[in-house]
Formats: sequence, C-alpha cells, structure tokens
Amino acid sequence: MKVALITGITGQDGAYLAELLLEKGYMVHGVKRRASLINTERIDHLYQDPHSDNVRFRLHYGDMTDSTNLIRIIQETQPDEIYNLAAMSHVKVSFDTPEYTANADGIGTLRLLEALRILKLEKKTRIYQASTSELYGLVQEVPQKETTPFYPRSPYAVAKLYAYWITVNYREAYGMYACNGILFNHESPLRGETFVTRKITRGVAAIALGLQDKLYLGNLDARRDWGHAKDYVEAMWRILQQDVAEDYVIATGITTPVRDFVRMSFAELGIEVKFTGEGVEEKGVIAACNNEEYQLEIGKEVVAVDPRYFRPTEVELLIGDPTKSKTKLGWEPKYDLPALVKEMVASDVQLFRKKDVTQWEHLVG
Ligand code: NDP
Ligand code: GDR
Repeated sequence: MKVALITGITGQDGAYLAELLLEKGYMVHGVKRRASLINTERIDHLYQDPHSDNVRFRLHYGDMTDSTNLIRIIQETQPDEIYNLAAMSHVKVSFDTPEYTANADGIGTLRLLEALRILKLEKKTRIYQASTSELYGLVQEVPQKETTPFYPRSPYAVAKLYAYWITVNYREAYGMYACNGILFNHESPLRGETFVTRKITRGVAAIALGLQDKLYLGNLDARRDWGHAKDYVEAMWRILQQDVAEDYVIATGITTPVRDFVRMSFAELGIEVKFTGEGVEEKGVIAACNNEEYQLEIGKEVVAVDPRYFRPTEVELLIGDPTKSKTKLGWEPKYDLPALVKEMVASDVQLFRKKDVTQWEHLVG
C-alpha cells in the first residue's frame, strides 16, 4: 500500500486530494493545526475510528513553522509521496501578515525538503509543491506557461517564489523527485468563503433568499483562469507518477473577469444583473428576475465596489497554457466554468436553506 502525507489536509485541495488518494487505495496521513474551534469540517466524512482495523486515514497535529514536528511526522509515517498544500493562501491577507506568510509558505517548504534529507528519505519520498499562477504576477507573456518569467506581486507570491525555486534546487542538487504544480485558480463548493468566487456564490444565494442586501467586492476587472479543484487534485497526483520529475502548469486556458463571474452566478438563479458606472462608482442592479421564488425588485442595487478589497499591487490577468500537462500527463479538466458556477451556487443555496446565517460580516474578505 502506498503511503501519502498531505500538509494542508483541512483546506479545499487537501480534502479533495485525500478523497482521491483513499479511492486509489493509499494510506493517507494528514497534518492539521491545532485550533480553538474544530477545523476538520471538509474532511469529517473521511474520518476513520483509529481503534478499528485497517485504518487508512490518520491526522497528526503539526505546523509548517515547526521543523522538529515535521521531521517527527515524516519519520513516523515514512511516506512514499508528500503533497505540500499547507499555506497561508490568501493573497490580500499576505499584505497584513507578510513575515508569517514567508515563514509558513516559503521556509515551510524548505523544512519539508530538509526533513527528507535528514531522514535519508530523499530517494524514497516524492514531493509535490503547491506552486501558483500568482508567480506570474505582472503580465510578462500570455498565455502563461512553464517558461514564462515570474514577477510576483504580493508577499504571498514572493514566499511561493522561494518555495518554487528551493524545490527545483533540491531536485537538481540531491536528485530528489520534487515537482512544482503551477496551478491556476481552482474553486469548488469547499472553497474558503473569503476567496472571490465563493464570496460571490454565497452572496448571490443569500441575496436571492432575502438574507443579505448587497455584495461588496473589490476589483471587478481582474481576470482569472478558473477551474474545479476536483480536476486539479487529479493533476497533482499525476505529477508525482511520472518517470522524471518536472514542473507543470495546470489551467483551463480560458480567462474570465470577476464581473462576469458575478453575472453568471446570479443568472444561475434566473436573476439578470446589469452593471453601470465605473471604478469605485460601479454598481450591479437587478435588471430582471425570472424566478418567482426570489422576491427581488427590478432596479435594486445588489453589487457595489468597496475599495477595502483592493490590493496594494494587483494581478490583473491570468490565463494559463496547459499544453504540457495535457500532452505529458494526459490531464484534461472535466469541468468548465458554467458547470463550476452551477455547482457552487446550488451548494450555497442549499447551505443557506439548511441553516440560519446571521453572523456573516466577519467572513467577508
Ligand atoms: P486553503 O487555504 O483552503 O488551505 C490551506 C491549508 O493549509 C489549510 O489546511 C490550512 O489549515 C493549512 N495551513 C495554513 N497555514 C499552515 C501552517 N502554518 N501549518 C500547517 N498548515 C497550515 O488552500 P487551498 O486548498 O485552496 O490551496 C492549497 C495549496 O495550493 C495552498 O498552498 C495554496 O497556496 C496553493 N494554491 C491554491 C490555488 C487555488 O486556486 N486554490 C492555486 C494555486 C496554488 P487550517 O485549515 O487550519 O487553516
Ligand atoms: P487570488 O484569489 O488572489 O487569485 O488567489 P481571490 O479569489 O482572492 O481573488 C481573485 C481576484 O478577485 C479580485 N477580487 C476580490 N478578491 C477577494 N478575495 N475578495 C473580493 O471582494 C474581491 N473583489 C475582487 C481580487 O482582487 C483578485 O484579482 C487565489 C488563492 O487561492 C491563492 O492561494 C492561489 O495561489 C491563487 O488563487 C492562484
């Protein structure tokens, strides 16, 4: 039985990847942080009673900022594959916590690589590093591919740049099977509520159900290449199954402005939203509502711009070229953007129907 260790198992990708690896027959170990509230909601359905036989899913307390802890977990679990998904992953928040972000996202990756050397596992254990399209930052070339120069635009992206290169360096210096997946934005119903897609689908569901008045957003012009997390974790696994360790771009090749994601999400519920005005004055108003269930007045303002959500330096355009991953990994996404939007909106409508959400402002980011 193959053994995998996933850092960041409680996150969006960690949950989908754990599910995939369990389906493939792996023993899955995950690193989770101690938190004052339970933070395993995304993986609770995978929990197995440790007292039962043939347990294939185990969690270990740990943190990317704690070397000795990482060494001990790796020593205990002796993984064939490590997927390093743990990170302070919010670009805007990284401007508020730049030093911590560098420590967890940048040096954290070094800690894992060094742990493998210390434990003499550099030839046994394959390691996947969660690199990101944020490395491309200020546009140098489109579509962005493996050879496109990097120009990071946030403390998060700079930390991930270090992680990218230290992964390449350990591969070249010590012959380790260490790879970067340069993944473009990927979303799902499990996406954190403060990333723009989930913020939109939650907001749209809450507005339609009369639980929220308006959705406040930042830069509506930003364009992203959005895929589904379920497709992207399949690519992570494939990256570690090759004969030769290499880095890959994972993307759909289609880019869409944030504004269109808003339109598509409302349209999913039969609500047409029109945008008027420019810059911070831009607003989204109800132009039509073809669903009798939602009592929305024509002309009602449901989207507004709040400069609080602007970033000091922005990444305006991301569009990936997945040719290498399609050719060499045989990877092909199953979801397109309309299917993703459909699933996310339906899931949020269902969530709001199930529970009363009153405290909501603290989630908006
Ligand atoms: P999430 O933010 O959903 O999950 C991040 C995970 O990392 C959580 O499990 C979190 O734990 C954990 N974590 C954060 N800090 C630490 C730490 N110091 N020590 C241990 N664990 C920590 O991210 P995603 O699942 O969306 O992304 C997975 C990885 O892929 C991240 O590294 C991200 O930067 C990268 N990435 C994501 C993309 C995307 O579009 N989703 C695109 C490209 C790269 P907790 O639950 O306790 O907060
Ligand atoms: P991103 O994702 O920064 O691309 O990083 P996010 O969804 O946060 O932003 C995408 C774009 O939308 C614009 N935007 C807003 N963003 C947020 N969060 N909230 C808003 O209200 C809002 N309004 C407009 C942003 O300015 C941006 O241009 C994600 C993370 O998952 C990273 O970890 C990962 O590396 C990259 O994707 C690829």
